[in-house]
Amino acid sequence: KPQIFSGVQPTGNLHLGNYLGALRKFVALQDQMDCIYCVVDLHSITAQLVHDDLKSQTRSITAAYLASGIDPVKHIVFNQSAVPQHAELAWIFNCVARIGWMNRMTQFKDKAGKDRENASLGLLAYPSLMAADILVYRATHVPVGDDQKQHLELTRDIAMKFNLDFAKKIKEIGKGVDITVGDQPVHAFFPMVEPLIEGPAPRVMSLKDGSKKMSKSDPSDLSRINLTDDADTVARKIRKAKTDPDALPSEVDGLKGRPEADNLVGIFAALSDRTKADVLSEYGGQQFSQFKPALAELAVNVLSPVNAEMRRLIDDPAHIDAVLKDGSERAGAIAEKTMKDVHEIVGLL
Ligand code: AQP
Repeated sequence: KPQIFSGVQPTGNLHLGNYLGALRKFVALQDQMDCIYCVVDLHSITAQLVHDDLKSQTRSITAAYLASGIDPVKHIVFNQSAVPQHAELAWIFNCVARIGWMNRMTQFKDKAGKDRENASLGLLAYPSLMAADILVYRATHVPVGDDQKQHLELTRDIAMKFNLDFAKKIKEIGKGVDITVGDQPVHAFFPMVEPLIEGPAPRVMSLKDGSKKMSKSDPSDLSRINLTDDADTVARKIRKAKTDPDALPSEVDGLKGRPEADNLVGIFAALSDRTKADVLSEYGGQQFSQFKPALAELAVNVLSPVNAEMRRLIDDPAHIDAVLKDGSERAGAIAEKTMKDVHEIVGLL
């Protein structure tokens, strides 16, 4: 059975991009696979070390997981720092990965900005920790938004180099499987992870600029729909979303060169589990003045129950802490087994 791993950082309010790119996919995968969903608190200190209240942010992301419909009994929900094997495997991966690989990451370039010499070492090594998060469970599939594609390619590079560097030892201890990567046969301890990115809204864009991704750190609150926004705010933000003056096209091809229209149609499709073509077969030819109220109604219908349940859960931190404790014990048991093998493979006494 394929094993799923994914995570969300406890940095600020979750938005519709996180919901469609991550949470909604997490929920959909629960029936088919074993899932491990993590609140990646160690990642959140790479860009900004000091947070006002990291503990309550961690609880709030956990509440969003549960409110979206993730089942923490059938699956595993926990916070990264509670399972120290993530950081331990990340150290080993720091020694596998090359500095040049990290320097090429677009997220590092974006977040470090011009003053790269002054960025934290943790920000540079972020993808190494992300690879460890996934591979410490030897997970095979990772549901993420499109922005994480490059990091997942790097995870594959790290797994491949580890498998090749330690091929002899992996064979010796009998813990690998024979796979083929491209044309190359590899005796792999770590699997080659597959990203699960597809869907009508793999990259939800800002409501104010169709060329920028919807993001927690955008200074304009009107650029995103937060999961904590009430119904009136959601409707107002959709009403004020940037659009062009033309009517909606009847075919998906007609969305080319119209990033704002494409974004809103993609959001509609993802929220209603339809394709963009299907949405356009209903709304093609209509003006945004007709489409936006329909989108607002849909968004409120989908997000309001999540919002209400999140609020209820946030008022019960003891319950959230118990979920995280149980999840970290179960995750820790799996991670410990992997690290026992990794110690053997690397030759740590
Ligand atoms: N706009 C988006 N569209 C689709 N998916 C998205 N994700 C984020 N933004 C979009 C997906 O959400 C998951 C969790 O993201 P994260 O918390 O690890 O951090 P992030 O990607 O850095 O989120 P932000 O909002 O963009 O934060 P800032 O502003 O700090 O950069 C991931 O699966 C991500 O792909």
